[in-house]
Amino acid sequence: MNNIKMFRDSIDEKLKRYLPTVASKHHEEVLEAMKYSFAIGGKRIRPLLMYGAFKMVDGSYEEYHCVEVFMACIEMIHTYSLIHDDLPAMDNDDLRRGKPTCHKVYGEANAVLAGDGLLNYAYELALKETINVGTKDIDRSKKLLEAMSIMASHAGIYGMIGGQAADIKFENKEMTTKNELDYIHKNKTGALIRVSLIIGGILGGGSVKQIEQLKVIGNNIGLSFQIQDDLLDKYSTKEVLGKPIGSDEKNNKKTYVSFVGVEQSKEDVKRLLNESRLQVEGFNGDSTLMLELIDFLETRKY
Ligand code: GRG
Repeated sequence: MNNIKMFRDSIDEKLKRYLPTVASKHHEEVLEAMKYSFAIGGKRIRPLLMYGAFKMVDGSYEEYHCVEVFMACIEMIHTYSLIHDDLPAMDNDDLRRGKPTCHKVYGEANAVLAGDGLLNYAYELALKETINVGTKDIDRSKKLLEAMSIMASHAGIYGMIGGQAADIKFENKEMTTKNELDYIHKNKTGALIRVSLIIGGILGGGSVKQIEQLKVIGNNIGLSFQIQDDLLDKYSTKEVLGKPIGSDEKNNKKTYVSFVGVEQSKEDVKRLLNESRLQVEGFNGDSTLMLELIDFLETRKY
């Protein structure tokens, strides 16, 4: 567990260095809002999962810089999604990561722009890295393009945005089947988690079979993460979570827990993470970080 904290602290420092710097006093406030939401904390789970997958496929030292860039990109995309999710037009939340939400500090218009700014800057960074590698290393350039394309599809309408759209749709319409809920989870929460593992595998030079396996592990971890989120929303505390609990009930949301019950939900988290452990152990690279991450995820308290 200490290892995870150590890794997170060192990654945190590195990721912050990728944030854009001020080039004009006219955009200063939006840039500050971007930095505020990015730097106020967060578990950095997605970059850590990406790095864990990179190590599992035996990614080399030479390839490390590329994966670090994408670790920053995925955290920027994740942070943008949280800023927009907290807006009055969506969940209208006042607290995130234990601090006032972006729009509470900088106003709604700046929060919209800060989210847009982070999303765009993520692709700017990834593209710059690809152009930098260019024709010097065609194989690596191809991997970077593939990673970028797959990051875009998972963050977009066929991924996180699609899931968020469905989530909003069911706020005004009774959800009747668990299939509808599964679609939301697989996309809204699952897509960025799954793609973090896939990108780590691609940039580390994993085989097609290994990437397929990482996708399965990503799906399992993503679903377990969402089930836990539902449990935490019901049973954790505002102090531990850094945001108010009970929002699902307040918003009349059907959750995994309301479909299958508390005990079954807890068992499913255990089963999904145990399955993930077995799959991770089948890799020939260094699986230590991924296994520690799975342990860490399992011990999130509710
Ligand atoms: C607005 C396009 C758009 C998408 C929003 C991610 C998301 C989609 C909404 C967040 C709502 C939510 C609470 C989802 C459940 C799972 C989740 C993504 C929790 C937050 O992620 P953590 O726990 O957060 O990794 P930290 O702060 O640790 O980074």
